[in-house]
Amino acid sequence: VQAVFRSNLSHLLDLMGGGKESLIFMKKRTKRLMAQWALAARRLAQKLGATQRDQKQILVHIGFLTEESGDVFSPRVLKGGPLGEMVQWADILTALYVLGHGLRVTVSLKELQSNLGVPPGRGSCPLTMPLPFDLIYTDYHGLQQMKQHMGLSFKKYRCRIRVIDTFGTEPAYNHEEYATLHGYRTNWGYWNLNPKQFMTMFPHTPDNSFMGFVSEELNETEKRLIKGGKASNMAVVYGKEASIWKVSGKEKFLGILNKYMEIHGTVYYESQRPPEVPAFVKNHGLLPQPEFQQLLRKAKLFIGFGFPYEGPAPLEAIANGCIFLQSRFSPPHSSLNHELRCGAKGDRTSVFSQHPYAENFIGKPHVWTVDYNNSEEFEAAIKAIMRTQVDPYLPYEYTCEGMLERIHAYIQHQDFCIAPGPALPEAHAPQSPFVLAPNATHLEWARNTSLAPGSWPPAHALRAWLAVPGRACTDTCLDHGLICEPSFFPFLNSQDAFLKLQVPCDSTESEMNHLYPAFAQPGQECYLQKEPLLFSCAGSNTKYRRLCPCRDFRKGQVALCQGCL
Ligand code: U2F
Repeated sequence: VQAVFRSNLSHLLDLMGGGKESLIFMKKRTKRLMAQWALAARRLAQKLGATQRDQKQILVHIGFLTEESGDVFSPRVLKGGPLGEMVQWADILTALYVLGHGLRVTVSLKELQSNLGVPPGRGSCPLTMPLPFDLIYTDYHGLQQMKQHMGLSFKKYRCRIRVIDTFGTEPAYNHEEYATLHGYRTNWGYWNLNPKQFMTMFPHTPDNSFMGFVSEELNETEKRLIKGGKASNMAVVYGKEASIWKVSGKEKFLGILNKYMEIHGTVYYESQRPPEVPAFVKNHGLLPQPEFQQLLRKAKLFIGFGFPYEGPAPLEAIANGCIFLQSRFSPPHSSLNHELRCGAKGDRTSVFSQHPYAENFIGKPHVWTVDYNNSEEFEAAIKAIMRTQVDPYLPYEYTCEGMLERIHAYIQHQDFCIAPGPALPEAHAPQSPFVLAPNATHLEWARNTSLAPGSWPPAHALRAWLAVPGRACTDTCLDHGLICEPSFFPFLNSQDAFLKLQVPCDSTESEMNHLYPAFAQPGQECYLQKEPLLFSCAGSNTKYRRLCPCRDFRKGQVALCQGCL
């Protein structure tokens, strides 16, 4: 069956159920953005032309909202608790629905069981039964519930599951045996999934798939109005919960900011002003999302205190014409020295600022990353910001059209149920059909060879580079204006690849190590990857020169290469 774009969302709003504050928040959001989604669907339909799109049957099970997982989020929606997850789930549901897929939504174990066909009261079903869904989107709580209640089908159908994982999970943390052996600790379990089955909020971990969310897009008239209506001395603080304001050195840097700007906050409070919020701050209390956007439209500056990491608000601020100022972390925060998620250890090696995406993908003039402990640097930044004019800016990947385009591509092309083609032990690896580029710096797919059938992204996008010692593939690819593409690792995991790159291997070994394939200079030894699940863009060690699979990407849609749609 062909999928047909939908623009009337009233049935979706019914599917989203009701009652809980979290669901109310999500439905309001979807309703508010209805016109934007409809316009985006028209544009994408035009762009795709006659492209065939299969209609999939999709189950969305939002585990963290189930009572069985404790649902700690819903009661905090109106009290300054996290909203990022709800923003994202609302947008995922809307995108799937607008794309025209068959959709079921569950927010309780009972509903989950009945949709999976597990008889109620029966803990888990011992038999493998046919799964009526092509795809299941869920989170870690949901994954756990499915594992408990699907019996043998869980193993059989896990390749159809997509896990919404805000912060991302690097391969070294996903592979149970390897993580346990090497101390890659996580509180979220070791699932041994294909790392691309984890879908993140920002495109910071190329080992995972970038799911994202949307921010409201402004038309030219609105942009002009906003630019004209800015109060050049107004700053808004990022932090709706008082605990975020407990940050060391706050008196000093806020004191400096206060010399130049009027500082506003949207901190939740019950009856009294929270003691963490200084008296000179104009606190509006937690605002409903549209009113928060209005405040951002007037403000010049949106300032972060270091937490929460990688939330949606900075993107909204930049989209509404604010400059985002954040602190640089040195040393970087990692799961070893900080809690990277609310109340839990993260599964990523390290972050260098509160919002790496804003820093690395947007940057100046919209984003300034400075050392808050250095008063001169901080003050100089404030002065420079006051002189800087910026236009509202929203990367294409965060528009409704960008999100629809990306999810469309994933749904049509990502298939984790077929074993990856060329991931064979070294001895059996086929002659790899790539060649040294004319300038002898990297490998490219030979133009006259046939493409690896069914692989996505298409193999001709591959550009393989040998990293300098101590550099991760993520960075190596970025150094060359490319992005690391882990699906291409299997093509490189052979002696042939080293040979073509003219790497002098004295010997070659195959081991389990998330840095392989790599070349160790001291002993002139080449190492191949033994475990396909451990292919990883992230990770480095000065001992190794890693062999890195990169590809091009579209400006503003880093998840997709030029020929990827
Ligand atoms: C992140 O969650 P947060 O909810 O803390 O992320 P924020 O960036 O603060 O904002 C989420 C939304 O809250 C809205 C704003 C954002 O879309 O429009 N909002 C509002 O409605 N009223 C206000 O007064 C202020 C903001 C992250 F997204 C989560 O994944 C993490 O779990 C969490 C903790 O790390 O941080």
